[in-house]
Amino acid sequence: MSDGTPVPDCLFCKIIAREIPAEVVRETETTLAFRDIHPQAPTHVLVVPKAHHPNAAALAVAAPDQAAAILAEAGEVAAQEKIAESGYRLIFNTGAGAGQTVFHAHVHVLGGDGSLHGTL
Ligand code: DGP
Repeated sequence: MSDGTPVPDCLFCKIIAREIPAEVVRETETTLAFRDIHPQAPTHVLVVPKAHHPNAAALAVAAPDQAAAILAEAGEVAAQEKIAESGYRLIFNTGAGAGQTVFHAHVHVLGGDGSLHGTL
């Protein structure tokens, strides 16, 4: 089980430590929300736990309170970005085969575009 310890070569641990700049939109004691560098929608924000866990499923096992916290923060981001009413998508890429490229748990908050309706 992951223990939440920061990982020196983890990109998101470096953003959390402010070693790499990011456009932060919200911060709590345990979470950070910042804009994705390659936005896939008019609003595209990543919400991460400050503790390092490799993906959202591992986070939920090791620290369920923080898994709940990133979901609650995703909702706060949606409200702050004014996409809550029109609707938004939450995406957890889990594993390289599903497109996960940064192995620090995160949820994508995507919205602001009616064309976001998908097949799922
Ligand atoms: P995923 O593919 O689910 O692992 O998403 C990782 C996201 O991280 C991807 O959409 C692009 C984003 N990203 C990669 N490098 C950086 C960076 O240096 N800064 C920011 N803000 N986002 C990044």
